[in-house]
Amino acid sequence: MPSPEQWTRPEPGAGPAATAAEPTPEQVIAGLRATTEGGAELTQLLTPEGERIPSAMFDPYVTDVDAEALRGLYRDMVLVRRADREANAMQRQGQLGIWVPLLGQEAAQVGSGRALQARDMAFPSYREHGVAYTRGVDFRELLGIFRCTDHGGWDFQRHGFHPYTIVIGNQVLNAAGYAMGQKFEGKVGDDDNAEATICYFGDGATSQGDVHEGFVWAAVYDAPLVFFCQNNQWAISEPTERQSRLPLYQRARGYGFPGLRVDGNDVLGCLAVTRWALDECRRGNGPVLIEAFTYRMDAHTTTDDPSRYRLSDELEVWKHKDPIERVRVHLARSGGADQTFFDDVDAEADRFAAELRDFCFNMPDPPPERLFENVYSEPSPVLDAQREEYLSYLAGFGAGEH
Ligand SMILES: Cc1ncc(C[n+]2csc(CCOP(=O)(O)OP(=O)(O)O)c2C)c(N)n1
Ligand SMILES: [Mg+2]
Repeated sequence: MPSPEQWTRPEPGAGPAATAAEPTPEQVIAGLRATTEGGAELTQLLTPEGERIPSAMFDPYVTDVDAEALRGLYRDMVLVRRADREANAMQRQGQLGIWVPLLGQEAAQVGSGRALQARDMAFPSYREHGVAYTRGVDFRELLGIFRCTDHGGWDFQRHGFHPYTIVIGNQVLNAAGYAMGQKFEGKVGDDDNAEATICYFGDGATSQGDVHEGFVWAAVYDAPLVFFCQNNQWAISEPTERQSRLPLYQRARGYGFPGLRVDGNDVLGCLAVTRWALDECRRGNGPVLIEAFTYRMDAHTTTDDPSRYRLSDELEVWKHKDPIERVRVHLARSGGADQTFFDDVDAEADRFAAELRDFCFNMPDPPPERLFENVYSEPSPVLDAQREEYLSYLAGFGAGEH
């Protein structure tokens, strides 16, 4: 059976390369399979059964992850999941305009987020609540965005975490420019202060021109940029296999930088692979593409109904690969945590959710003029005029009627 590897990279002497215009039916099928299954080249340090798999290449990047550190990663994922579920419920109760669930992607986000250092910069799309958490962004700030009372006003430089981007793929260009700046300013090299950038986007975004352009710019400038693609198998209702004939990580080769696929439900694997990739970038060997192979276990957003386009047995299969459960099993079996620890984390998650709930229900509506704040750094007469016009329009309704 020809593999997609043969399809794109024929062995010397193996005859003419099959081109995209003339693959055999077997090659097309092999290519499609490779986009939907993990594939042989999946890096995995912790199996769904909680078994630790040694890796000569990536173990050196997680030597510090002892039982205590693993308990920390477990706690991160439980808190993030609990907050996500609470926000989802609050949308259903009319407290949020919309919510974008991350259920199932906790390991990809916590593992990669915890790999970053304070001076690194992250560019998210709109689902990266777990990364936001690892960067110290208060979850309450995220709720403001989805309640439509806030534009996402955290100090992105202090947190090393840019504002959310809804326009698919656009943040890849921003990240490429930022990473080129790091390169131009001499922040890449062997010294301990070297920096890198990480950019998050989905499988669907890889079909977007901005992502292609970002790949090209980062490659030709050797920018210290980790492209972190969370392949959650779906772009709303469009499955990955309808968007690519190749596993996504293999696209990196066409741009001239390394690409690899990690089990996105394996927090240890995501941590190790992202640390490795950031290290490569800091030393001037960037960019790198990481495809985190995961699954969106909930709807695209609270406005979406996935039962319209996918079979529920798919979800059942992925439930067995749950990112949190495998760490729990590993900790329990290896003696790294006892029941008291798990109970304590659950209780902490409940308290965290209750706080979020309390905050959200009591969140004051911002004054209407808030809309005009933080648009430009300098005063703008045009904006001032718009503000005056809008406020006098509202005043025309009389007190309490708007
Ligand atoms: C430029 C652009 N086109 C279309 C959309 C509508 N849209 C919102 S999310 C989405 C799918 C994105 O899928 P993916 O990149 O896989 O990310 P995921 O939502 O799965 O995390 C689309 C097409 C958009 N926001 N921006
Ligand atoms: Mg997707």
